Amino acid sequence: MRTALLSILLTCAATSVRAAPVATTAPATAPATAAPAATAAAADAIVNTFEHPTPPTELRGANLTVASAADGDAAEGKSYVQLSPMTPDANRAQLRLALPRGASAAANAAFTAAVRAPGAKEKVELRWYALDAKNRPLFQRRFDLEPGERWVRLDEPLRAWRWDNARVGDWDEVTSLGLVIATPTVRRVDLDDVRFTGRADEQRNVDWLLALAFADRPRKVAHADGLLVGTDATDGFAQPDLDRLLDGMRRTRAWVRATFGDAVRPTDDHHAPAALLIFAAPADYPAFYRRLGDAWRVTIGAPRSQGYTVQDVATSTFDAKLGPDRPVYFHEAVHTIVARDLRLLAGHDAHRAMQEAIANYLQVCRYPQSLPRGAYTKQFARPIDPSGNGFFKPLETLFTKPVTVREYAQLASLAAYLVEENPKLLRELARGLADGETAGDVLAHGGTTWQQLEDAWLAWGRKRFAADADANVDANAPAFTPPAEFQRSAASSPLSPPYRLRARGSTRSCRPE
Ligand SMILES: [Ca+2]
Repeated sequence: MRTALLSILLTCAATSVRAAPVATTAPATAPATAAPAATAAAADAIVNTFEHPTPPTELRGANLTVASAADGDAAEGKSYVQLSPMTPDANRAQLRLALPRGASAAANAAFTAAVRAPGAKEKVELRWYALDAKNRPLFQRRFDLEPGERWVRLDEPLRAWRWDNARVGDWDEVTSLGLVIATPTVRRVDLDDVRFTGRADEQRNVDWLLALAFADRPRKVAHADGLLVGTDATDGFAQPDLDRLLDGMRRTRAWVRATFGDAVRPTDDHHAPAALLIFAAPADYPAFYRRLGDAWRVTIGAPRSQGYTVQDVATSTFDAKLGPDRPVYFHEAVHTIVARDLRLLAGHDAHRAMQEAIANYLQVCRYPQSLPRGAYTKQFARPIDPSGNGFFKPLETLFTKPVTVREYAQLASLAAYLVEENPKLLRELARGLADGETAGDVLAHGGTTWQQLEDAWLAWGRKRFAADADANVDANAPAFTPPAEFQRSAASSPLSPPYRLRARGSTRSCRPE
């Protein structure tokens, strides 16, 4: 469905740019500053009230006709538009509605529109997409419209719009909206008064997320600088424990921004923090994702590991035996920073290798016992089995097959190699993957082959670790030299005993969190 939307809307845009040179001189949709109630409207970003003709570059249907109506029955003003699907098929009738030039949703809290489905017999499912300048969906929101002649006012908080499955964007990059009629055989949908309303408020979004996570149970929270740590395990965490977790997120962000150059494209118009939530009761952990899925109107798979990150919301549970300073908390929080700053999704297969490379590398830097050095000494001494059955896999397969925990140690070492020896390629990979390229594309652009990268990484690893045996280096010594942001850090408490990246000889006993 998403692909269909992309192709159709993209086609529309390309056509309209060529076919409608009058766009720049045609009367534009009323800008926010021209709205009558200046004070109230100052915070609104008006997309379209349909009171004036909209140039076809800014209002374009695919498989539906758009007719302006002024029959005395508008939801706002005198006019609205009637959308009539030209096909009975679901998801084919689509509308693309541009934001007026210079308008932005970034400062607003919610999306509103007046809609109705006259003559419909059943509810009509509408899917709204927030599209960037290249017509790529960044956010989406599903809405069920009851049939009837009366206008219904949609009022959808932007925090409840879910991200695209394969791309991370920001609200200030949204330049148009897509409306897809997802129900088959709909005769007509009417639309009026589309706008973004209310002032964005991070604290309100924090309160919403914490209430969704912990209901009215007592909770402890650390919230600063667009970062949030919250837990209802109030006996397990002292405030300094939460502050330390927040500090780990802050250090991660500082390192990401210092390391990734032009691949750093912070999404700072979400008005919601990157969040780490830690549940006291194991049952509340999957239950939270059911509630979050309800709020987003999607189904979210239940977490199957000790840590889980969806978009920029990381979660885990508290275990009194393991205490408040666990690698899994840090690891999952890294995923949220990488999602928001590098635009890589922990849940998207094409992004996972880079997400896990970064998260596991930083985890080993901050919690060296997660992966003792001796594991690398042993594995780098071995040749790589081209069939992929060895501990280290051919590098290409790490980026072309679904990543499992068995690859975490190798990915961490690849990140370490790139950080130390080829930061340019590290940045290019992060940016290219975020923009939808494959890792193979990125290597090809730079004139590198997988074999060359693998050879260089192997040579680095052998030089780095092979001499350990001769030099009597402790097999439990740290594998990597931590970046400056993680030296002298607060990660001084002992490691939780069951925690190991899969690494040492008896790998079956190693359970990553
Ligand atoms: Ca109107």
